[in-house]
Amino acid sequence: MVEEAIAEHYGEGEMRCPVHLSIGQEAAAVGVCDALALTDKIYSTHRCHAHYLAKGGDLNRMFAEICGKAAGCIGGRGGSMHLMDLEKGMMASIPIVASSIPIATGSALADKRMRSGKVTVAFIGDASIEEGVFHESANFAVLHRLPIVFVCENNLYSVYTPLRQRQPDRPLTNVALAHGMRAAHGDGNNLEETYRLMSDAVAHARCGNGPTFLLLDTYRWREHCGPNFDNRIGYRTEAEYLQWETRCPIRALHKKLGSGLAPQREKAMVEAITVEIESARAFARAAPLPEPAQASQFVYA
Ligand SMILES: Cc1ncc(C[n+]2csc(CCOP(=O)(O)OP(=O)(O)O)c2C)c(N)n1
Ligand SMILES: [Mg+2]
Repeated sequence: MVEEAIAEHYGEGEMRCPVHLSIGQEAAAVGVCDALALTDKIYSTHRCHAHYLAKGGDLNRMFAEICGKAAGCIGGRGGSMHLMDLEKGMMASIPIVASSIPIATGSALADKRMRSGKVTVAFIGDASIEEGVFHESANFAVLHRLPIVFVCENNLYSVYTPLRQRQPDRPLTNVALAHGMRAAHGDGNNLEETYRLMSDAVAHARCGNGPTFLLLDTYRWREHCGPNFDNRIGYRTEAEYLQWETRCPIRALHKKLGSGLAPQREKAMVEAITVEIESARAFARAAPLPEPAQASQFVYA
């Protein structure tokens, strides 16, 4: 619902940054983050909205950040692709593909040395596996038995290039196994399955047994970047999209809950969330822009 509001209002020109929506990928974010403690840490990518919200990130500060306002979660300096909320363990989001992986790995090393008992998650897309730094970090994490879970949301595309053209002959779990890393694979659109696989990986990491590569199958519904649907431009077919639409993670959960979710309760939840979103949008609109004089603050060089 948050991202549907972003898509609906994007054209109004107040959100002046690229947005990579996770609509269709909700269960992966929620199933993974629900298996974590508040003190555990996550690192995310350009597609970070769902991760931020699932880890408990503040909605007012999210909308303010996307609108470039001083009240944003990083002071309006980053926008949609840089959401973080340290109090909630949402450590950073970095849109340079795979660049959060060594940072997350270093964070897990620090936690191991300090015996903090914390687990770190590196959320990555399927394209991250194709960067050298993934392999260096995977090797390091295995050798040092680090408390980290590499959660790979495989949505079958890197922008417009399908996985079947990039990695035609091997399941992605083989790449982790080749590094001696424990690997698991599941339906990322199935909330319970995701939660179960993630809970196993977290227990494994917390007991000092080292990393897991968790591959979750999913699909982004809208264009790679932006608010629209783009099945017509040719890199994927409408039939493929429609097939994945039948695997909507929210509808699947809804069906599973059946009469367990009373219609009145659902209606009340939808209304409350709508109010929360509208109030966050109003907060962001009313918030001041950052002071230009502070533009060079926090800049290293
Ligand atoms: C190092 C680097 N190369 C290229 C890009 C441009 N780029 C942004 S997102 C993206 C694709 C990422 O695909 P994936 O990791 O599968 O994540 P998804 O967008 O599918 O969630 C690319 C190539 C980038 N941001 N960083
Ligand atoms: Mg992808």
